[in-house]
Amino acid sequence: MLTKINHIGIAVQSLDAAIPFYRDNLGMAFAGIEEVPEQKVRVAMLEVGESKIELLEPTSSESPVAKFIEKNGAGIHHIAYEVTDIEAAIARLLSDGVRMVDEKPRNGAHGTRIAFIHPKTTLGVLTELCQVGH
Ligand code: CMX
Repeated sequence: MLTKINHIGIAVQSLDAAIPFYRDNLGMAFAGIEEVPEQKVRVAMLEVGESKIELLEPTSSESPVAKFIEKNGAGIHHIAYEVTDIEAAIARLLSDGVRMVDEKPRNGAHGTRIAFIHPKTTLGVLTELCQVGH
């Protein structure tokens, strides 16, 4: 069902403050910033080899990322796994009794469709399914 890790999401208070560390100190390739209004976040993608880090800045105090930072501070927020057929993956998890945050895909950054599995089902790790393209 899963093909690879697509990215690791890291919650930050400010993209402007966080990007220089990843881009300049760690030397990762900066792949741009995008706002995802549906998730109330601005995201910056940084690449290292085949792997990606997604920095997440909340755009509203109602954002799930704002709530996460308020409770935990900045840090690792989620792991996103790539799937080729997100509807089929959601259907399979639901039929196995897995608790989904999203029972239908939402729009993610960079033209992806995403769905979250609830962290209560995944031993405390917020887990994202991510389909590249439509
Ligand atoms: N990782 C692990 N646990 C998390 C978590 C995270 N990122 N976010 C919340 N939780 C836990 C909380 O600690 C809390 O646990 P306790 O009950 O033990 O205290 C529980 O989940 C409920 O958290 P909450 O703060 O009360 O928040 P909500 O129930 O309102 O929402 C969740 C939790 C997971 C449903 C919500 O954060 C969500 O919908 N997340 C998915 C969407 C998202 O995060 N979008 C931003 C990224 C978008 C992108 O990548 O493009």
